[in-house]
Amino acid sequence: MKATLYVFPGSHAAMIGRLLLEHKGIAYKRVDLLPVVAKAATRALGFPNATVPALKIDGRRLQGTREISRELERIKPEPPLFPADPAARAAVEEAERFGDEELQPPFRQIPYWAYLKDLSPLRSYAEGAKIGIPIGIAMKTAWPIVKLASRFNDASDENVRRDLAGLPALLQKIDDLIAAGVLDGEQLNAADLQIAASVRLAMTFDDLRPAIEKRPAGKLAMRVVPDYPGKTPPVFPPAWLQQLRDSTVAA
Ligand SMILES: N[C@@H](CCC(=O)N[C@@H](CS)C(=O)NCC(=O)O)C(=O)O
Repeated sequence: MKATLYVFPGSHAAMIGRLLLEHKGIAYKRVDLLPVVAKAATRALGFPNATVPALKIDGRRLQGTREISRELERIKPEPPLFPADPAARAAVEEAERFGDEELQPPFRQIPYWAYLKDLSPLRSYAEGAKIGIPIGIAMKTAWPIVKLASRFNDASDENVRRDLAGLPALLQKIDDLIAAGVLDGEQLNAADLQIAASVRLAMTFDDLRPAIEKRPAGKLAMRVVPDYPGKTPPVFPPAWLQQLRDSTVAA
C-alpha cells in the first residue's frame, strides 16, 4: 500500500489522520503543509476540499477524518476501527460524529485566538514537522497566516469565550461515553482516536490542562496521544475560564 498523508502542524484533525493510519499499521509518507497554504495545496493536489487530513492511498484521494476511517476499515479490516456488533458500531459512529462535528470546531478557534495574542508558542507546535523551509523563516511568515486563519475560522472574542464556556459540557459528554463503554475500551476504536486528538490539543494549553488531565477524558487523551507537540502558556482572560474552573472542582 502506498500512502501519503497531507497535514499541517498543530491540526487536531490531521493528528486523527495520523492515528488512523498508525492504528491500521499502514506505513505512510507525511507531508507537512502550512495552515491557509494547505487550502490551495490540497486543491492543487486534486482533492475535492481544502482541508487536512488529506490522504492519497494507492492512487485514491480520501479527505476528512470520517471518510478516512471508513475507507481504511474497508481496505484493511484488521485491526478494526469499528466493532462488529451493529449496535456497538452505531454507538461508535455516533461518538465519532460528535467528535468531528461538535468537539473539533472550538479547537479551530481557541488556538488561533491565542496565537493572535502571542505568536511565540506557535513554534512548539511545529516540532517534528518538515515544512520544506527552515522553521525560523516559516515563523517570520506566520503572522499573516495566523491572521487569515483566525478570520477563516471566526476566532473572535465572542466565539472563543463561548467555546471555553462550552468545554465542561463537551468533557462531561466524553466522560459519559467512557463510562458507557463506548470509548476507552481494551481496543481503541475510531471514536477514541477522533475524540482523543481534540482533547489532547486542548491539553497543550496551560490554561485548560488542569481542568482536563484528571478526568477520564484527559486520561483517554494521554493514552491515545502521549506526545502532542506544542505548549501554550496562560493566555485567556481569567473570567473566560470560570466555568471550566468550576467544572474542575465538580469532576
Ligand atoms: N471535520 C473535518 C475537518 C477538517 C478541517 O477543517 N481541517 C482543518 C485543520 S484542523 C483545515 O484543514 N483547515 C484548512 C486551513 O486552515 O488551511 C475532518 O474531520 O477532517
